[in-house]
Amino acid sequence: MSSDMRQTPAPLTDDELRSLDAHWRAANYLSVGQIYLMDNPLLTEPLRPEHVKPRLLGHWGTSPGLNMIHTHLDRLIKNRDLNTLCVWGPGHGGPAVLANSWLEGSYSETYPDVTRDAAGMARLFRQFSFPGGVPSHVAPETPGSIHEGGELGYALSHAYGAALDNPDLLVVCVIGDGEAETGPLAAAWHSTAFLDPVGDGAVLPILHLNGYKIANPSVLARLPEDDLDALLRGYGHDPLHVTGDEPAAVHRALAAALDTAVDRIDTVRRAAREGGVTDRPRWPMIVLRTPKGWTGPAEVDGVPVEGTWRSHQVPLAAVRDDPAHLRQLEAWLRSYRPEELFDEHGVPRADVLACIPAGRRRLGATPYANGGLLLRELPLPPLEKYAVEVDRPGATLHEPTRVVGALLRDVMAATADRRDFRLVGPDETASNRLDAVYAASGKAWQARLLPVDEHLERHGRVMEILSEHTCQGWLEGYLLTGRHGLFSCYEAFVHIVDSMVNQHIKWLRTTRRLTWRAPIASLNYLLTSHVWRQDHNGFSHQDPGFVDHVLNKSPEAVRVYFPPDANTLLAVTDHVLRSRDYVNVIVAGKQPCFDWLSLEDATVHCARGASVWEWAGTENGSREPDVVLACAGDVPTLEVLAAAQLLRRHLPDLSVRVVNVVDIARLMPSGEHPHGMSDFEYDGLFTADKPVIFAYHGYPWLIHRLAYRRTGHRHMHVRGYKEIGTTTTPFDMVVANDLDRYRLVMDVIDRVPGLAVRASVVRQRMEDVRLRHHSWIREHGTDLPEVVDWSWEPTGPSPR
Ligand SMILES: Cc1ncc(C[n+]2csc(CCOP(=O)(O)OP(=O)(O)O)c2C)c(N)n1
Ligand SMILES: [Mg+2]
Repeated sequence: MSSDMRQTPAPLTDDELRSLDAHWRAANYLSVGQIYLMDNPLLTEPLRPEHVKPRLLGHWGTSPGLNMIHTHLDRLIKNRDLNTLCVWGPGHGGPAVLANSWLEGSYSETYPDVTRDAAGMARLFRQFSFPGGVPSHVAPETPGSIHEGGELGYALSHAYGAALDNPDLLVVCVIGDGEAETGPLAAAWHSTAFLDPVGDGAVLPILHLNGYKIANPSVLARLPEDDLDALLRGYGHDPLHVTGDEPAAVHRALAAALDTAVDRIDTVRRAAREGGVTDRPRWPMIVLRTPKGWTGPAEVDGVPVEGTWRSHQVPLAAVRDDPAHLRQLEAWLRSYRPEELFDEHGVPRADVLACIPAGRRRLGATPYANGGLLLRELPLPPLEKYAVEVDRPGATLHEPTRVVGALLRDVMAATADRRDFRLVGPDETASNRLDAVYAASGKAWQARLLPVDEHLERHGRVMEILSEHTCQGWLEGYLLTGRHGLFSCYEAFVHIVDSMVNQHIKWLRTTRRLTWRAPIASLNYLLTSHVWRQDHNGFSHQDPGFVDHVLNKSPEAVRVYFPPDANTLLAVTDHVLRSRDYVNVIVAGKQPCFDWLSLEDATVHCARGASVWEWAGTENGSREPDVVLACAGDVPTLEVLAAAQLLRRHLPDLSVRVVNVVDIARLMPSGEHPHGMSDFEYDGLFTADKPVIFAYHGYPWLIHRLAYRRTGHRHMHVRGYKEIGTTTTPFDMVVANDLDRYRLVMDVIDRVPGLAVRASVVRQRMEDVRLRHHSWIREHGTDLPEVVDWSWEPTGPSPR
């Protein structure tokens, strides 16, 4: 047993110790009960095989440690009346968190049929990992949770996200020693360089060194304690070490360590808030070393289990068939002395409940874990102020992200006092041309400042760390606790969080079905520096596949937008910032881009999601179009408009329709996605039998995938990114991928019946320009003059 304490908090009294231990034993009993029992919950009769579940599922190994921590958090919160949220990294320890929620009563308040008595205990046990029951992890269904812990790695970034701008909140974060080996968790330690002791809450990490993962020792548990201590100090912590396997001693040491930690947090806060100290604080944390599977079977079938990796899941696996295992399980359950913990009706005794705080202070009842309850409407200014003037399409150029940057700046400014909006990104806010926001808020930074630094600020709400995982985790934690935000990222590198966004979408899908969970603000991505304009970086930075990934996920929670110009980006951004319970992905360029639509037209177009741009086509209304040129994305839109102009010039009799798609899910059948079009609508827009040449921002297969069931699908020809990338001119990128205007014209000639012969000279000319392009760029290092100087020649009715 070792513990490092500068101030010595009052030791536990014997009564407190007894009652804390009773609570811990009760939670352990309830955890084992959930894993094994479907009947005889209080062991009022000898345990028989039919009392045991036929399929034994769940994770015991981590549970006694989590129960120990929960018990002591209860004491701490109650004694000090703390506002606390706990993130349980080893979320596979669902039985422990459920047991504690049931003990504190928050479970029965959320699920009234699971009462805090014998009948409710029987339900609690039976439903766990049982068909029609509850998941084995700390899932969205679990009261008090913002973190599933199923996919390990995100606990600490979630905890920091929750703490940001919640100055009175203590976020405790339990980290498994296995989870601590993951990249995302390792990066999240750096959050101490960003957490503001004045405007933010505190995070108290508890690194739970139970020594093992599923089948291996953990790296950190086998480090000499001095090395581990030095590592954690390097991350900005002042670790308190609690080590032991004798319950009473651990109770005493953990209670003291938690008291000390909170005292030190108070000291840090007072220094910063009252004393004006701006030095980066050293935050306390706890390293808790207790055995994995503590208090479980010491040995099973002659091999050690308690204190080893073998306790990770279900230590006694053959209870229904092997009488020895059954006896061992009964002895294990009775070792907690349930008759001392629960009365004859199964109600926990007063001693067991003595440590539990009241009302919303309980970990399972904190509103911070049901963030929608705390959510306020974001004060979004009217868009007119930011809109670019568009008298006619294509007459001016703007950088769309720079235009939206001004909007974000004013959202930042409007939330300066309420502090419920953050912008996160991996070092790219300025590169993505959103730097206008710095006028309203600098970048959060607590580490050393040098004269060369710009826009760094102790209380900043722009968050920049070169860890997409940490950005994502911070934002998720922030949103799940009832705030708003936006993640701006290079399009190619957002793939780094593919797996994290999966988990968040799963979370949203599940919470949408839980009536007690209030909707939260959507997770919004602004993906820019996209595939077509990687002028500095080339192939490594070219990947438009994130949208393919998210469109595999629950359609009810996923939205993807391709605004083609500045005003549509404004309209889409406004829309997503107002939305709830979605993951919204916006893909938009930062390079100068033609302004096609006025704000009014952009707003209408975005509401439609996809529409005919009458002013761009040559339909005269008296006959059906001969071909549809469709586009999604800013660069494809430019190429389609340039192709439409070429067709107008070279094939004036051709009836061309131009369709722009902003909301890509509009292509899906209405039965598959809430934004999907009916077949009537789709056939009207794209025709059932005319060639559709679709120029798409990303991988062409996505469009086929979304539209494959449409009547006219076999007439659809999609151009997009074919994984051909390099550092070259912007136009060469589209030529290399066959998305350029000349190729699109050739596609039209190839597919519209009768044109192949009639327009073979035009086709030849198009091919000639492509060849000329090839040699021109190699000689001049820049695009052809007719491409660089291209402009839209107005025709027909202007929009509106
Ligand atoms: C990213 C990820 N990889 C692998 C797993 C599979 N897995 C589940 S639990 C576990 C071991 C976790 O060990 P630790 O974090 O030490 O938790 P504890 O010992 O408290 O159970 C692993 C590898 C996972 N859940 N997530
Ligand atoms: Mg472990």
